[in-house]
Amino acid sequence: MDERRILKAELRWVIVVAIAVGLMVIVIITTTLTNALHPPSNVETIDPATLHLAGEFVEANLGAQENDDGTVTVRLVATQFAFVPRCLPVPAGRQVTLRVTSPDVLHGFIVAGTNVNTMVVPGYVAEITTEFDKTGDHLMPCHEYCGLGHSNMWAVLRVLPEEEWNPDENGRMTCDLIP
Ligand SMILES: [Cu+2]
Repeated sequence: MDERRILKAELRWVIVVAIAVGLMVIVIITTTLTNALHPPSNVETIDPATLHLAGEFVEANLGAQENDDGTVTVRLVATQFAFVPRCLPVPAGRQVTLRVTSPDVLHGFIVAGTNVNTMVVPGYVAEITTEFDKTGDHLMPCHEYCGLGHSNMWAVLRVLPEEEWNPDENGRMTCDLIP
């Protein structure tokens, strides 16, 4: 008699847990499809000790670069305690790929008001491809504690209307070139 009651109670809780897990799966699938939410998946390694000497992340190569197909690639370095460069211009309504890496410790990369959000792990290149629709400035605070200067570590992503997007003859664009 008593055993039956216990079994029934267990069965009720099995159903409750199954419903809870089912709801979580539905939320994950819905946000994946509607908000393009997914775990970081770019496993691309880089030597943090030499990335400033040669290759993609040398200082002259940082910032926004328009590609031949009209898309834009933005390269930046997150370091103690700044993002280099500090102001990132991007055109509204175009595909933008952000590539970030760190030469020292773990940093965080987030563009306020958008779903751009990733960790920047030394030894890896974090990459996010997205499109920004609203023009204006978005604050980019470092959101992984990285040391004593962490609270001063931030940059700005400046989404420009098409007429203010004026890259130079090499396709490079900086905030100084904004008319
Ligand atoms: Cu930081």
